Amino acid sequence: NFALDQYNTFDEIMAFITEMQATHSEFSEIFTIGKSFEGREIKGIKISKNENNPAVFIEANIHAREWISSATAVWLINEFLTSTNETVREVVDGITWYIVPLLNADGYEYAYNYDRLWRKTRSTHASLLCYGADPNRNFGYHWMNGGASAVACTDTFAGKAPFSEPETKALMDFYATVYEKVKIFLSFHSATQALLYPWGDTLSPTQNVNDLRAIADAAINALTARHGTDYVFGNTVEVLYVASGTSPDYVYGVYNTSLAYTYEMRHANVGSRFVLPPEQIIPNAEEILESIMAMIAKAKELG
Ligand code: 0X9
Ligand code: ZN
Ligand code: ZN
Repeated sequence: NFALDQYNTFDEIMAFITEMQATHSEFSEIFTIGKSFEGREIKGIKISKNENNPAVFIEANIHAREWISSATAVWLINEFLTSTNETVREVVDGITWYIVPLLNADGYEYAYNYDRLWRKTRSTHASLLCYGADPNRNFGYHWMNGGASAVACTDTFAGKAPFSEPETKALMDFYATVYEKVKIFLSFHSATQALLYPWGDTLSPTQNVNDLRAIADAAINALTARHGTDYVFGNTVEVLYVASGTSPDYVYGVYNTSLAYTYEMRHANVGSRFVLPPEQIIPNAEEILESIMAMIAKAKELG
């Protein structure tokens, strides 16, 4: 049974967004981007009061074990559909939202039922011995350009080819149909409490690095103001490590979606950093919402 303050199964999450959409159908629709390797239908929701609005695209839980990312995406969907808060209503009136709350359906179910720290997809087309590829190394821009592995049994295996994984392919096929409207692309991960911007494979700055920094600064100030959570921000290589073939680099590099960020959400303080206690789902989601609203405000101000 579904609850916003718990970690739900893939089916429960898909059923929840379908049901929520049905009760708010005047400004939302469910879309299906395609099927996972094991055949699960990956759905998303579009929330839009005006087709001329600029859009924000959110992709969550591409890494199987990062459950807080989908829990937060689902909480945001519920908030956007139901909130009476003035500031939230403004971003719903003025922004078209595309939210894919749980991209790595198979990996998530595998983590949920068998191996809590599973990261990759669950495909079997690359190796007889080892399952899956790292979907966030599988996007077709500067693929295998560092911080990714050609060895199928490693956790950062980039896949046998760009977009070998049906999940990343489906996401970007859908993105190709909406990118013209998208001003901000957000990839939800955990767990280093960081807001990262491109590139993932080089320290050399993008042409809009000053905007990326100013917007990240505003976004993190608002995040920390909510519950005091410490975050850092910066270029992915500078803050974290080299990672190529990621989704933010793809949308930036191929579609010129120049405000492309990775949110690395809260980590647990005991045990694995990915196993965030459910008590923190709502506070995490609240600070992320504040952060995104500040991000939008700053992006608008900078034009
Ligand atoms: O390694 C990753 O894919 C991400 N970190 S995680 O611990 N969640 O696995 C970081 C990817 C950041 N990439 C870009 N923003 N380009
Ligand atoms: Zn590159
Ligand atoms: Zn991740």
